Amino acid sequence: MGRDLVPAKRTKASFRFYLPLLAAAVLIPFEQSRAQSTIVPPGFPKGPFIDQNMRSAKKGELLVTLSSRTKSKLTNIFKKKNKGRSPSPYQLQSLLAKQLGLRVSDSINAETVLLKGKRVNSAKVKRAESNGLVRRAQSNYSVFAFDSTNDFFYTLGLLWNLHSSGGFLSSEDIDVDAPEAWQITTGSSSLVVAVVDTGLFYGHRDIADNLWINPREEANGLDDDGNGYIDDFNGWDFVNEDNDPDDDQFHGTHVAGTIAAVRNNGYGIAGVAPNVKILPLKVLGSDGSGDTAGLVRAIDYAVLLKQSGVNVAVINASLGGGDRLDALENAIRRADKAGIVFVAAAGNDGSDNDTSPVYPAGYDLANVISVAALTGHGALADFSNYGARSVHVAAPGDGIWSSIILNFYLPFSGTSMAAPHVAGIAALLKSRNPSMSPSTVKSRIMNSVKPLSGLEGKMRAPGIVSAYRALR
Ligand SMILES: [Ca+2]
Ligand SMILES: [Ca+2]
Ligand SMILES: [Ca+2]
Ligand SMILES: [Ca+2]
Repeated sequence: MGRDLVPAKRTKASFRFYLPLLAAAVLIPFEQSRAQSTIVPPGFPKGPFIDQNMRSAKKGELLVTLSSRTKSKLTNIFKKKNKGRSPSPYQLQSLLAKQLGLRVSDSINAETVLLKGKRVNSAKVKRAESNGLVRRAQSNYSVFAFDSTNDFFYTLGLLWNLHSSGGFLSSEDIDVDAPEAWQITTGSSSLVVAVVDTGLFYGHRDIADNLWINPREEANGLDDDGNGYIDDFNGWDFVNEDNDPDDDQFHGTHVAGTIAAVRNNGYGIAGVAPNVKILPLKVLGSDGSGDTAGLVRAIDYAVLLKQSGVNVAVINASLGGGDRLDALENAIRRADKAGIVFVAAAGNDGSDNDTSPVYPAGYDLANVISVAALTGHGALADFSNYGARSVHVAAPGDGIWSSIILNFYLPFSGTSMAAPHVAGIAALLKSRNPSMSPSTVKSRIMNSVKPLSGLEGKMRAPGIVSAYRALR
């Protein structure tokens, strides 16, 4: 059992040989089967367009607030020309525009006016301020704030896990600070996150563009890239032994969506790392269960891919089951050596992992990050496992909207839903710094949580993970 498999020499025959030895445990996804809302039909409207570029000052536009001195000065000028009649705020603003050689584009209110003109520039802004003509003159910025995405559920405010301004679903800032992080990076399109799960419904319009495609495999019935798998274009199905890791459940597609759903396409949701690629490795079947043998092989598949030059940076394992197993521990250790972060769900028994360990989350390895689930109000979810020593961080995991089969979306709850947030953050970190070691990624994520006092004593870093703080 403790014997290492050698990925480079592995063949299917050898898998079958080891299979009975490894199949010691049944894996189950850590997802709560709670009451769920109705399926949202496809074809819902696109969200409103919001300018993406928060830093762009609109050319030729100036937002001006009049000083009281200017007001009285301009009022006097107006009165002289108009038989002592007092000007309206708009007439004052027009007069000001004339003085500046600009025209009124919009009267915002009595104090503030939007002026337009080809000659508006920053020098002009400064001059108008310094000569006291106006109290405040600023460029008119495209409004963006942190509402940086038009993904429909985001615009509805349902994706509190990404950004929460507070309300019924969630408290303010109980989120992973995704829009702030996206100012820094949305992830590298060459970076791959392996999702060991029920597979992936890769036709989903919020997923399709971020499906990993094997560049070294052709549809010819041959193993072109020599990894032991024939025609593995998009990953592998370790349950049915074929090259179609399709999701015949919902779980894997939901997890993948939280990691890397396409952002700003007007549809559905956005992943935490919406520009990285998903590699589906199916280890759980349609009943949502699988075995550790398949999981070991899937991890080895990802490691081999990494060694062959594909940038597999993270493995997300929203599953668990069975006892400590040398073969699995060694596979995850090989992933660490290959520079791959291994994110695992802490489990949904509401129990203490320190006393009743859960695997693979429980392997005490440098690259393993064990993730607990939080409610929208920053409490540990009642189902979530914890562990002062063996659980590392917490992430949103209660009522998380993400993609499922077809083009549908559903809110799921579970540590399965929490882990992919951390996988996404790890992917963003590795996008920015490809050589960052898994242990550094782990400590960056742990050291940058937003503290939550209710989590004290429940995990190593008692707080909610923040993509932005980790990147900063
Ligand atoms: Ca926030
Ligand atoms: Ca192959
Ligand atoms: Ca082939
Ligand atoms: Ca989307």
